[in-house]
Amino acid sequence: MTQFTLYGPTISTYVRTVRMILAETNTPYDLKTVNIFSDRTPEYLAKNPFGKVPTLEMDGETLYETCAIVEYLDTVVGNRGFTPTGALGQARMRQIMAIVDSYLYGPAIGVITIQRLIVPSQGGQTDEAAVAAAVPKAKTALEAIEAIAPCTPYLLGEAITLADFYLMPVMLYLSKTPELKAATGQTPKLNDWWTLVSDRPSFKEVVA
Ligand SMILES: N[C@@H](CCC(=O)N[C@@H](CS)C(=O)NCC(=O)O)C(=O)O
Repeated sequence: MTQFTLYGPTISTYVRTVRMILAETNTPYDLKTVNIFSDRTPEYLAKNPFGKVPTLEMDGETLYETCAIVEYLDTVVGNRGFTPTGALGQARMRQIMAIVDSYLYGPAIGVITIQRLIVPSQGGQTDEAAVAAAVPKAKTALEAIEAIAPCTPYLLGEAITLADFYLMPVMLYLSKTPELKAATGQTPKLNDWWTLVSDRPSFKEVVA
């Protein structure tokens, strides 16, 4: 049986995305933490030259970039159960994952979450101007997802997909900030979706 080792801290949104798939499929794995608040070790950089998390190891292979990891896991342990069957559904799934990567993660996590939650927890002061500038960017990304996701009740229909697993951890951090209200004021479908998925057992397990 394949032995999986996942590298990354439990607080990382992308690590949480991968761990949800492992939890949903009851796949055993070792979790090895990586300190993302200090320089990466040469050992970790040898696995992932960009120093980002997560990285997955299995059968002597190393895989990084969350989009590649989740599609691989969906195939080898998920029986493609987290990917829509139709061509357009598959394209929508990847489109939402790309929107999260390219347009939502930066403002929602890189700025709003860091400035509102991490900086004050380390004794620093929130950069209010940076937060104010990030809110419309996060709002645009969430409204773009709202426009293409039916949310019936999962983003792309009756079955949960990799797109849901991508967005959920980002929504959780955003929901802990006052900026959630402004960012999601025009996304009623996403708000109902969030109420549903935030209660999912695998999600609660990985964010505990
Ligand atoms: N493109 C990467 C992005 C991963 C990423 O940005 N991970 C964050 C944590 S959620 C990270 O490694 N942050 C530490 C850093 O940027 O130094 C992926 O898809 O895996």
